[in-house]
Amino acid sequence: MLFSNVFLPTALLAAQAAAHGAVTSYVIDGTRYPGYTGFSPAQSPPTIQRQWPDYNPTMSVNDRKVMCNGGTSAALSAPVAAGGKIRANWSQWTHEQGPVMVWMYKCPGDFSSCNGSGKKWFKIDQQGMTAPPLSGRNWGTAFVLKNLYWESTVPQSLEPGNYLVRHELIALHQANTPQFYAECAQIKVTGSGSAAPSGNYLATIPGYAPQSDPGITVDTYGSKSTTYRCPGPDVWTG
Ligand SMILES: *[C@@H]1O[C@H](CO)[C@@H](O)[C@H](O)[C@H]1NC(C)=O
Ligand SMILES: *[C@@H]1O[C@H](CO)[C@@H](O)[C@H](O)[C@H]1NC(C)=O
Ligand SMILES: [Cu+2]
Repeated sequence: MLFSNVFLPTALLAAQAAAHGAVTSYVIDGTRYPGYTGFSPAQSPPTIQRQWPDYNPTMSVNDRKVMCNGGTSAALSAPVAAGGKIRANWSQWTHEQGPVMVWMYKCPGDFSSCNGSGKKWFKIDQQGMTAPPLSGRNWGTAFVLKNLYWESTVPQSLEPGNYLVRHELIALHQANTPQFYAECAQIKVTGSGSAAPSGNYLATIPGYAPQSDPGITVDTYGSKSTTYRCPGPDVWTG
């Protein structure tokens, strides 16, 4: 839920923070990696996850915070073989209308200088609505609410290198008021792949779609639509 912050007592603000969520750990090629579990700067040990300041949603696809929930750096990275699995884990999640989208970005060099700029982001996985109605529970985020994880496969043919992986949930429970929740981790893809996405598979973040895109600005209770298309490019499978 998003409320206006004006007039709300502190206890309610705390409840509001508790009602959202963020990726708090990962399982990558079978190894568990902690993420941030408190708000940064937290007393967390070094992680593979780019630190994020709070559970609050980003309200615009054009806000730079939408990239990695404001996170810009992390001390560690995790190896993953092309074709391997990445599981993101949320310690809490409360919304069940909206898509899950998993993106990657190839860093031009070191993680420390990798800022996510340019039209280089691509999707490796997504799930929007699998069956109507829009107001129902047949959504990627409903799976996350129930299971508190999302697992994706790194495309088998993807060329090795330093990548960011970005897990994005869009909460669509408020009419025409989308909420974006995205966190990033640093992964080192290994293997002998030589493929890279190009053209229509690539997007910039922020701004991977217009805010007015029907996959972003939608009234999931009022709309009579029986279909939903995830915003942004198609998934690249290699
Ligand atoms: C996610 O992480 C939390 C906190 O570390 C843990 O309690 C929970 O079991 C994990 N859930 C999954 C689905 O791995
Ligand atoms: C991001 O990194 C690229 C390449 O390292 C650099 O050219 C660019 O100026 C940086 N952009 C920002 C906004 O920091
Ligand atoms: Cu929320």
